Amino acid sequence: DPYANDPVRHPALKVNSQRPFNAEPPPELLTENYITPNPIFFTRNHLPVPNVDPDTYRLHVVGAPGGQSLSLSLDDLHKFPKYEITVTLQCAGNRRSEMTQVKEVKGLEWRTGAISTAHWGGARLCDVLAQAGHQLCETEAHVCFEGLDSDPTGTAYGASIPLARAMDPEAEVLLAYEMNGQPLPRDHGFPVRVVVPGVVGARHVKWLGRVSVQPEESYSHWQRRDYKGFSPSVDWDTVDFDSAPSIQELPVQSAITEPQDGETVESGEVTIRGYAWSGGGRAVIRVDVSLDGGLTWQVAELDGEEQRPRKAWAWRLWQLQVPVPAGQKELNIVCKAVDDGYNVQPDTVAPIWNLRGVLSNAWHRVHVHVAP
Ligand code: MTE
Ligand code: MO
Repeated sequence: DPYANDPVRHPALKVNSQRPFNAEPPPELLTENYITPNPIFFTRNHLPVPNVDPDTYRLHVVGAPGGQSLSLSLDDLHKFPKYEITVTLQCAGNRRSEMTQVKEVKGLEWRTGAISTAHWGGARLCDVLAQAGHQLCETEAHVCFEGLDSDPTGTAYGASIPLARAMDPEAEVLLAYEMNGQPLPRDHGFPVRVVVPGVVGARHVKWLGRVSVQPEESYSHWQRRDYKGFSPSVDWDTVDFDSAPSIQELPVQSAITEPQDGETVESGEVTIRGYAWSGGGRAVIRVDVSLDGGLTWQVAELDGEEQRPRKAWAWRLWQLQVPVPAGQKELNIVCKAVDDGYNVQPDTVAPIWNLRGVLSNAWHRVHVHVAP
């Protein structure tokens, strides 16, 4: 059993699949803390968790022509200047289960928890690439990452990002060896993973083994044959994966974590909580909440840390305390966020439905009963 060596997981996680392990924290725990505690950070593995010996670990960085290839130990990586940033990581499949309700899709049934936030520490990718002789002259090039996890044929997990993002110090791409002040947990990429702020989870390659710069995107299945969006009209007979770009930055997102769908709330006053985030460093500027299915709206209070312009890598948590009118039997709670490009979430799922169930960011709707 290739999974026999997988780590022990926190019992509070809602498991979507055991082998490979995929799990999300329950909504009420997800927004209890601005920084998600490591044991309940959502986990998305495609393969068994590799057992990496930190003493013999080496990160291979293929050098530029005229430069030098690097074989970096963990100690070597620690010698680069250390950077620390708070970054929210979201899977492209977050909230896929709502797409399934429209029409069947292929993928794990993530609810609202395939998203979490951590304070990451590590070396900057641009510093490591510079040491290997790479420069930003090859403007159309891509930085390819390979994990140390592999399938029975020996194929490793892989993904890529444009070299322009990798070399941009303002993009703050990290080779992270710390998560919330601890060495990375095994499920999250021990000993080194990529953290690409503002970019879909699939590019944050865990158990990083190899970095190379190529004229084209990674040839990995997960770069070329997955993690792409399509029209609702495209099905598995007609899909042409080469026709769509790989997902990099993600669209604006928000969800309600309290109360939960089907719950009964006390009359008098209700507190509504949730998260909001946008890709590409775009800040969340507002979250609107409705109790009547979207007829009337109130503006929620944004908690969590202030976001830096163009570098809003982490989510905002939000809340709204509202009176529940007497005699009200039920509430149709809805939330929607706005980012600093004034991008908004679509109101319904059907027009953004796609066969892989990615990019699910319609208004989040929760129906609750009010106690008599
Ligand atoms: N890296 C490797 N090596 N193997 C993987 O299966 N999954 C990717 C990404 N990096 C994956 C990987 C996907 S799709 C996501 S959403 C994130 O890791 C999840 O990171 P997490 O498990 O730390 O939450
Ligand atoms: Mo993902």
